[in-house]
Amino acid sequence: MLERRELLLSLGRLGVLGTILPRIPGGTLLAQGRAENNWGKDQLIPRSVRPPDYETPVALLNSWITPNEHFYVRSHMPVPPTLDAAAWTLQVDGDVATPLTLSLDEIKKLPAATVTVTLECAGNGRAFFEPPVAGIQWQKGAVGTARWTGVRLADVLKRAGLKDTGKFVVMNGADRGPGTMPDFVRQIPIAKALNPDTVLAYEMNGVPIPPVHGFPLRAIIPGWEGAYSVKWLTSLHVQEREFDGFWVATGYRFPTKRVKPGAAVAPADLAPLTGLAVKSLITQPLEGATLPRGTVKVAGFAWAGEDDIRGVEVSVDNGVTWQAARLVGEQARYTWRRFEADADIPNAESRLIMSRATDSRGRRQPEVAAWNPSGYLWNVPDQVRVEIS
Ligand SMILES: Nc1nc2c(c(=O)[nH]1)N[C@H]1C(S)=C(S)[C@@H](COP(=O)(O)O)O[C@H]1N2
Ligand SMILES: [Mo]
Repeated sequence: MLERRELLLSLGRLGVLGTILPRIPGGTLLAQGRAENNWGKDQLIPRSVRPPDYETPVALLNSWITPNEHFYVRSHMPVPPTLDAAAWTLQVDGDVATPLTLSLDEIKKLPAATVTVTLECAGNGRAFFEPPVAGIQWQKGAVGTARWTGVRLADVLKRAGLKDTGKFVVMNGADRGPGTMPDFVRQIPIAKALNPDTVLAYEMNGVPIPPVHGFPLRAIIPGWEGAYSVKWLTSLHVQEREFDGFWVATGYRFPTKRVKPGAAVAPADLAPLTGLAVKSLITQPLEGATLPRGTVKVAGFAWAGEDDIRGVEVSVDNGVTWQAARLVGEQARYTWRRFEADADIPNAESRLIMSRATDSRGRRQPEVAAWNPSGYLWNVPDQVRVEIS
């Protein structure tokens, strides 16, 4: 049997481009990838072409809703070669009274529900961990917000007649890994599955979900790290016991104790990730911008998974002093919130502009990242370097 660390590293290697050319900023490594379908993601930063992994440049994360063509892509395996809506079925079985095979048309006859959700990959920011960890070297843009329309997972389970013994819903999609790579299968506890905001979506921002984002049907598990939101969904299996496949038993786990950077962690000291961390992203000014001396507008987004944003502060003096930003614009549960501040920059030096958010539970972005072996949940205060003219 492969040792866990070995397996993780070989999985990392399967994301060939992303791993061999980890720290090269976007745009330079795609010469040969252009030949392949880039799924309309030509303005994004390719981290891997096959499977498709595209990061959104911060400059394009400037609207509350992220347009589909700007939305980041994270796939562990290639997009399934045939995605036929007319022939699509969703299997629902396990601890249910009536196992179902539902066509897409039958699913669409159930009451429709729309949720607006900020989706973020657990590995967003992985590139900033020291020492480095294997995996796609995401910087800031494996995050975006979309309106997802579909049916409530609870309605589907009710229709199948959920039994009392059903404690987990195991979700599988149509994608298959190359070679011996374990199938991408994820689970959610029954309480999250029955939450009325948990949906099986067939539309993203008002159009059928694009192929690379999970056409024709995907799960949307609001507020939880992106890997719960299984794309190309074909099967729901309800069971009493936890699923023991790789992506549940080994992947997407986070240390339950603080870890010395670089140290190995025993499997018993890892627990499944669930909700996202509290985090903020400065979208204005952009890294490297030259600004006139005086008052600068600092703006961006802050989010905290299932929790709300209580406040955001910004600093223009390397984090010595902080001022409160205004929370503005649209507001919905599970979505990022826009912040804006006017900060005074008194003299003409190169400056670090920083933001840090606090959520409704009182969690604040930490000064030091919690290093972990898979490089998940990077959430120290965001920073951009600007020049003052
Ligand atoms: N079937 C399937 N679903 C998947 C994945 C995958 O590889 N296969 N990747 C997951 C991960 S890690 C993330 S972060 C989100 C990304 O969704 P997006 O590509 O629509 O942005 O999809 C999740 N759903
Ligand atoms: Mo992810």
